[in-house]
This record gives sequence, C-alpha cells and structure tokens, in this order.
Amino acid sequence: MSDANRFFNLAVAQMGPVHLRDSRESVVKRLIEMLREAASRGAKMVVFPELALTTFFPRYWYEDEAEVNARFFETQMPGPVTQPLFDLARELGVGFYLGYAELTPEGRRFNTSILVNERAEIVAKYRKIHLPGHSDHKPDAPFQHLEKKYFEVGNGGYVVSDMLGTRISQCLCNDRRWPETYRMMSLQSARIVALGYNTPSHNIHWDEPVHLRMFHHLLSLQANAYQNGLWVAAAAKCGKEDGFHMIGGSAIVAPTGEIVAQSRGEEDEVIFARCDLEMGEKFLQNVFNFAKHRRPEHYRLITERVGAGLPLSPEALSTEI
Ligand code: ING
Repeated sequence: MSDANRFFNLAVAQMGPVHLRDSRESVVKRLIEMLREAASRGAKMVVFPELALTTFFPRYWYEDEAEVNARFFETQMPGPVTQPLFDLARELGVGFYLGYAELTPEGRRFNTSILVNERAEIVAKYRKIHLPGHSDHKPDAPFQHLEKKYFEVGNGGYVVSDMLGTRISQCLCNDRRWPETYRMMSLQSARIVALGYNTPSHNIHWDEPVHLRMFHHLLSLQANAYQNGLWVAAAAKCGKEDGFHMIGGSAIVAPTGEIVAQSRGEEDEVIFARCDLEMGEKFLQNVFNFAKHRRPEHYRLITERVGAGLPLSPEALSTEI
C-alpha cells in the first residue's frame, strides 16, 4: 500500500449543546467552522455527531407527531439549510459523516446518518438499528428517551462503502455498544467506522454511577476496534442542552484499541488523527484472522435467538452428533 493510500487523515468534530431555541442555520454555521478547521489540518473526512442539526429531542414527550416532524426532521438531504455544508465540502474536497432525523416521503421516520465523499455525493445512508429507550411517556422521569417512539428500526443494515481511498462504514450511538455492529462491518472488510452519539450522563432507569457513562462509551469503542481491526471515530454532541447534560469524550480509536485522540471539553472541538490503515491488517492477519480462526458453526444462537433463553443441551450444541 503506497503511503498516499496507507495514511488517512481523519477528524472528528464534536459539538457542544444545541438548544431548542437554536436555529438549524446557526448549527450549520458551527459545522462549517469545524469543517474548515478540519480541512486546514489536512483532514480527508470529518465525523459529525448523531442528530447533529437539532437538540436531542427524544428527551421530550410530544403529543403532536406533526409538530415533532416539522420541528426536528429533515425531508431533504441536502436541503436548503444544509446545502452550504455540502458546497463547502466539495470546494475543500473533504468527505464527512452527518447524523440527522430523516422523514421519508412516505412519512417514515429514522435516526439516520450519511457518508459523503470528497465530491459531496452521498455514498451511503444508514438508519439506526439499535434504538434504546422507550416509546411510552414516563412523566415521573427527569427526561424521556423516546427513540422507540420517534424512529423506526433501520431497514438498510450495515453497509461498507469504498470511498476516499479506503472502506468506510457507519453506525449511530447505541449501535456502538453492540459487538454485532462491528463484526458485520469487519466481515465486509471495513477499515474505518464513523459514528455520532448523544449520550445522557444521567440514567433515568436506575442510579448508575455517572463515571460509568464515559467508561462504557470508551470501553465499547476500544474493545470493538481491537477485536475487529478497525479505526473507530466517534463524535459527541454534548454538554448541557437546555440543562440536560450529555457526555463528551469524542475519540479516535486505533485497531490496537488505543485512544489516539480525545476531546478535552464539552463544546465544539475538532480532534484529529493520521490513521495508518495498515495497522488493522497486523491484527486481522494474526490474532483476528477470521478465515483461519472463526467457527460460525458454534455461533448459531447469536443470529437464531433474540433474547436470552435456557441453556441448550450438549447434543444440540455439538457439531458431531
Ligand atoms: N444514547 C445512549 C447511548 O447508547 C444509552 C442511550 C446510554 C443507552 C447508556 C444505554 C446506556 O449512548 C443514544 N442516543 O443511543
């Protein structure tokens, strides 16, 4: 692999809070600033957060679905407000990942992200598969987490695209906690995974110690980057949105599992790494040589069962009988 193709300059653009009162125009202005900064540092691609254009609205219960759709969802991508971001990306020759709420012409709603190449063409669209939270109103909770109310489960699977001289895939927030997400990508020979997230620091379901939010966020990125020979770039939207705090910790993680760049604060912040795309190979040729070492005949339950059930009998588990 020539040096030109071997090294990939990757940026993550963390966003500070987006408040209910913030216009999409003001948000796009912030994204453009960070795109410029990333390009000035030679980035080939910039990763923006999940639901980057609005506040994390699943924290609110709305009776009126039409109001939610009008206020928080995009019917066009790019649309009039986001077009300037695409135009600048094309001018600078920089690709990007962007998370947003998608409303289809048929009225279907998804928590969506896109991968855009250096010509500002949308190469791939991803619709979030692991939707956390609930769909019912929890009036006693300090805030809601209504992704199961406002979004459908994604219907496009995990796509890996040849773009920007390598193979890139994408997911969203809660997906990063599930090993199946990354395995689906590494079995398709992805080299880089881009993801955005909005992670409340407070757990509304039980009194989880707050330090665990950051620990589990980074653990999920590091373990799965290592176990799949992937570079993982994660962009937070964080800080206090109308008083509701979300964790920062945007990071770029190497296939070694090591964090090579991490945000310091909880405002708009660009972090950067020069990714050696050959690094993953070392692990995928040896420790995690899937073709040599994986044994799917022993993994059947992973796709056959949804929830945990009773143990299987030795006969059912045996590949001999
Ligand atoms: N947010 C959170 C996330 O997965 C969450 C929700 C936090 C679920 C912690 C479980 C534990 O990071 C989104 N948007 O998925």
